[in-house]
Amino acid sequence: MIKLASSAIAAFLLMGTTVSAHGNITSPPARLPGPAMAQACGQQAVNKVLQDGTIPLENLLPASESCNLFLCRGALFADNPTQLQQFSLGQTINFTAILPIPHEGPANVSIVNTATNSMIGLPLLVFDSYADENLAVLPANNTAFSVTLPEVGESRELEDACSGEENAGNCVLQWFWFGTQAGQTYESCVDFVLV
Ligand SMILES: *[C@@H]1O[C@H](CO)[C@@H](O)[C@H](O)[C@H]1NC(C)=O
Ligand SMILES: *[C@@H]1O[C@H](CO)[C@@H](O)[C@H](O)[C@H]1NC(C)=O
Ligand SMILES: *[C@@H]1O[C@H](CO)[C@@H](O)[C@H](O)[C@H]1NC(C)=O
Ligand SMILES: *[C@@H]1O[C@H](CO)[C@@H](O)[C@H](O)[C@H]1NC(C)=O
Ligand SMILES: [Cu+2]
Repeated sequence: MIKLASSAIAAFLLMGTTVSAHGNITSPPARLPGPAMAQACGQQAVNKVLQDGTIPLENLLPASESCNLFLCRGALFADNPTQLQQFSLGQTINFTAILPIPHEGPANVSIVNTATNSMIGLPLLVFDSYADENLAVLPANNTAFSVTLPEVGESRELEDACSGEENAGNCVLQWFWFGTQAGQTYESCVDFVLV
């Protein structure tokens, strides 16, 4: 018993030292893993995200029919109802990100309809080159940036899909980043409804 416990602790410590972090969104609050994700994607995938909240979705593969890792890295609204944000049309929303291990590549923030896993309109923010590890210092806008939602009357699709509490869970602001050389995809999703 004692031996088992100490080797488990040793394994945990070892894993702790070999964790390699990459990046995620720290504000507004983004979807975290939980029991619903464990049901859909398996407890192992959840454990990996709990161990390193910045890992790329490739580290959680393979996906399955019940688990779409390519949307919000598999995280579900059912595990995050208290994080729901209320935004208004035309509102500017500030984001903060952490990029402990940068990998150069494209990034964007877009509104995604989670029911269809499709973008609503064009991305609100696009970086052709993000998180370039060859730069001495990353541009400030890689970790602090903002997006502005379409104005009233600009997107019927957005208003139809995302308005009101009855649409909670249907719409996210998804931060998406692909490290080209690393071949790694990062996604954080902020649940919101329009009020
Ligand atoms: C971001 O990563 C940190 C460090 O692993 C973790 O504490 C946090 O929960 C993560 N947040 C999200 C939204 O993934
Ligand atoms: C968003 O960021 C801008 C620029 O840093 C700042 O002036 C503004 O006060 C911020 N808004 C909120 C709501 O924090
Ligand atoms: C923008 O993000 C979406 C996911 O939200 C992704 O499918 C798309 O490839 C990204 N576009 C670019 C240019 O990075
Ligand atoms: C981010 O900042 C860099 C350096 O100032 C600038 O070249 C780039 O256009 C900015 N990107 C976005 C999407 O704002
Ligand atoms: Cu990485």
